[in-house]
Amino acid sequence: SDPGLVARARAAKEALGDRVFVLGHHYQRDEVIAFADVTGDSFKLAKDAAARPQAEYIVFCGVHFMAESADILTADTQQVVLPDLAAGCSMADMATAEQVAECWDVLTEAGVAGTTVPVSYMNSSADIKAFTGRHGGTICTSSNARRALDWAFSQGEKVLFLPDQHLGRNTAVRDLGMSLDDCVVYNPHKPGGGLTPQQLRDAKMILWRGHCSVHGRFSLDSVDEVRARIPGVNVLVHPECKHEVVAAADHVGSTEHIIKTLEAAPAGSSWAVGTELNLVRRLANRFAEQDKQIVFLDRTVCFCSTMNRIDLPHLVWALESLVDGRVVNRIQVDAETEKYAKLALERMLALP
Ligand code: CIZ
Ligand code: SF4
Repeated sequence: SDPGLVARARAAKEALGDRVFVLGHHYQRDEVIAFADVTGDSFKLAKDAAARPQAEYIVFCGVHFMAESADILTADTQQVVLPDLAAGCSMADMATAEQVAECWDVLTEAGVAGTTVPVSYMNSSADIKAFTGRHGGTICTSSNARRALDWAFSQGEKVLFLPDQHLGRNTAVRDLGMSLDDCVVYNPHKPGGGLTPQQLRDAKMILWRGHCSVHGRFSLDSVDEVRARIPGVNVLVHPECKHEVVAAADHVGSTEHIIKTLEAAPAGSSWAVGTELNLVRRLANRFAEQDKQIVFLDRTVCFCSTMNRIDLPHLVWALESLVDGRVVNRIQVDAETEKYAKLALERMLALP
């Protein structure tokens, strides 16, 4: 990257000292990760920020819902900055507050709302987290989705899982032993979600029709192709991938789990990894010298385009503005939304 920008980023960070804490999500570009004080998945980063109350400014290098979660979990005195406001998440955008309220009306009319517990993936807007908190539900991450579902089924008969249908289905089938027939998909673009009241009454898992535009693109063909190309390869994928891809893989887990699995892998082993490309490339470089071969599962899949919006120029602009005393692109969740979103997040923290 541009040496002038690297020097400016370094100077701005030095000028701010402990007043700024830069968080870098695993899917961020190398040029951004170079300036991160800590890296992690969205939940780890929010907790790391909360553990640094002396940091007045949290510069979140990730996407919008992550910056919202950091604002919810940090002290009110800490201001969260997203270096580019266009860094959204297509999955989070697939469930709006209006659509989810309408869905709850549909469940109410079918007579099942009273026995349904919402479980929302971390990858959702603060509004959806607040809906979840208001209706007795919990948040989950890809690391604790199983525990979240076990808890939810101890509270009610059905789960409304938002917004990633794949994580919901994979967890229900792989971890809870449900059948695919126990799951129905609620389509917010169709009247009644495209489901009959009877289908809603029969289902155990009501999956929101959302998906990740990166992980959802890996296919069964890509698994077959890499197995043919690299004999003995271990296929390791994220649970946001389609069920058929997860079923064909050797290992499935969150980004943190993927990193730990590769750290523990023996020298000489080969891995095809189905998650975001920035992370896979970084891991491939990191482990190359230990003689671990790491390839991207599907050469036709690209970076997460919204993650990639955060680049060095945007980071430099955000940091230099803070040096000048201007807080740009602040992400601030309103008090009412924060209260209920926090309730849902606290239920997750209290999961057995
Ligand atoms: O797919 C994503 O965006 C993930 C895994 C986010 C997260 O929770 O860190
Ligand atoms: Fe959203 Fe998928 Fe990008 Fe994650 S990788 S920010 S879920 S679009």
